[in-house]
Amino acid sequence: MPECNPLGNLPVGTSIADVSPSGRVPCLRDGELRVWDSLAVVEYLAGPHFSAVDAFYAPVAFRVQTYGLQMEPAAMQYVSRLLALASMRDWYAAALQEPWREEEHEAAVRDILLEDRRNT
Ligand SMILES: N[C@@H](CCC(=O)N[C@@H](CS)C(=O)NCC(=O)O)C(=O)O
Repeated sequence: MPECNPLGNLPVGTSIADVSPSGRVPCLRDGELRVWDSLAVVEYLAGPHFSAVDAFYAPVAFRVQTYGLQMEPAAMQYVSRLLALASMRDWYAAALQEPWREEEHEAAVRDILLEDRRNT
């Protein structure tokens, strides 16, 4: 399972260059492997049932779900297909377990958030 490590969680004194061969982010680490360009990361994560394009639209599908957006039928079918994928459901469940918080953002949404589905 690839590891997600926001820069704020790195030990004090760690630079991006210590974790990413390019010295930039994103950098995906899967065991000893480092994939350090966003397009390469997407291609690495893509598979027969989940294309690189799907990877780019995956966060959009979650926003359509979260905000109850309506689009034309073909677009809604695509969103439904993405949201029904086991990998997407797993990702959503993992996001609800996410303990990381960015206090500035938390403060900005505190009064407008209708429902907080997070478990932690
Ligand atoms: N072509 C790279 C560009 C990566 C890139 O420029 N990342 C920026 C953040 S968006 C970065 O790491 N900047 C830190 C720096 O240059 O020190 C990709 O698409 O992954």
